[in-house]
Amino acid sequence: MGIMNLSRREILDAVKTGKIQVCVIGLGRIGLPTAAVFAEAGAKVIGVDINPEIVRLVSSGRCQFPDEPGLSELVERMVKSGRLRVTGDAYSAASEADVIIICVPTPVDENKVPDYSAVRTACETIAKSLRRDSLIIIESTVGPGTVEDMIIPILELNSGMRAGTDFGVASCPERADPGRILKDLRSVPRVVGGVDQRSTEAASALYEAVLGVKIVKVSNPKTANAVKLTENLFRDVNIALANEFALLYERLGIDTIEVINACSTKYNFMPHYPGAGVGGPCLPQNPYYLIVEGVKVGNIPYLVRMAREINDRMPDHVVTLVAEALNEVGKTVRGSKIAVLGVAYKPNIHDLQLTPMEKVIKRLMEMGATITIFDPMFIGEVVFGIQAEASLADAVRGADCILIGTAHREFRGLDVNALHRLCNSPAALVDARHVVDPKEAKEAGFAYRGVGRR
Ligand code: SAJ
Repeated sequence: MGIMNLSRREILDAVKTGKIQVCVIGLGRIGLPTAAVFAEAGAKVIGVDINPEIVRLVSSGRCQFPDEPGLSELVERMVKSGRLRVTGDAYSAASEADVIIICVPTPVDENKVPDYSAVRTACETIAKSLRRDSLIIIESTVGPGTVEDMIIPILELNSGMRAGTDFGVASCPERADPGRILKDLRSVPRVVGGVDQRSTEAASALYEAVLGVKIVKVSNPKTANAVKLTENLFRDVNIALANEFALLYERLGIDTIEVINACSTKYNFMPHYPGAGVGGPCLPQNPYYLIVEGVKVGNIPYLVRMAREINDRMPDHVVTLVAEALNEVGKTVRGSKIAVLGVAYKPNIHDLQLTPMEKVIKRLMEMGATITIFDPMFIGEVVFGIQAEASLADAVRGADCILIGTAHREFRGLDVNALHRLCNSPAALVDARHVVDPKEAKEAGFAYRGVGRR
């Protein structure tokens, strides 16, 4: 058929009538929901993953993200209906596809250099069986210019065809928030930048047909990638600014949360909050995709780089607050039992990717503390080598210090008096995510510290 030869109207119809065959490479927290939503819209979808465990799991209609509302049920329905098939063989899957969507991870290595090996491998493989007039969409986050300078040459070399002329290429960076991926896929506008007008139009029509969201067309892939990075780096820098205020206001005896909440009454203030640091697959890594491109052209984004240093320093600050609070009750980190409430990188999801709490826990253990963990998303699981407790009370019983690391909804309205009765008095409470009221914690008898609090 060749999606590149279809009009917008014909693409809309072809999706609905199941005439479009879509191959999604990478069935992670973005790829699997994307595959399921494309199947739900009518496309015949082949999901590809390099991990045989994931292929087996999804082929049986199950899903590895129980914390994504609605996803398990949708995956089961799409697999059962035969509209979503799963394989480990990208070559054969691509040979049948009109559209290939790349959703593989692009982590940074220990030297903070982006690792695009998964994208390179995926592109080398699919190029070998690429059909003429098919469309390749890169959803993975890459630095601006990577599609034009690295990915397209790989596709042309391995296919013997020309991008734009013989097949379409577009970047459509994922913009869904872990913990509400399906909701965001069906509501957040998508930015599309094609290597040429035909690619932009084809990708736009496809996403409009499948997701029904507003499409923002931009000049080219590098612009689309720049949009994605600008959004996320804006967030990382603003979180760093909140953390910088927190470190200063603690010393000045000012409550940063009180300040930010008051600032939020100004129509053009965008509240960001201090905390234990910045985790997740996006924010801690995205800045380095841009920094690397900046280094290539001799223009280093200093503010972006400094923000990363500030955010990465917050776990150490949390450890300092724990030591201070314990010292206030005549105890030391060494020999104390510390109950960590919440390890996930952000509230209400089952995800430890680059969570700042890993660094906090490891540091406290190095200093001689005994750690217990309770996280409602990790009941009974082994987290950083520690068996998480089955209940909050089990974690807190006999603790010298409670450390709140994630603002899970279950921690809203914690009964600090009941917690204090469970602790080994005199006890400390450190709140790294402004969950409890400082005044209530102190009245309950805790030596209290909070990030950014007086
Ligand atoms: N964090 C703070 N203070 C804040 C906000 C977040 O310390 O004011 C911390 C969180 O605790 C977490 C980290 O930053 O450790 C990241 O938080 P996040 O809310 O940005 O969560 P992510 O990483 O899941 O971000 C995703 C991103 N989406 C994509 O990359 C597609 C991000 O761009 C979105 O803004 C975010 O979801 C969202 O909430 O929409």
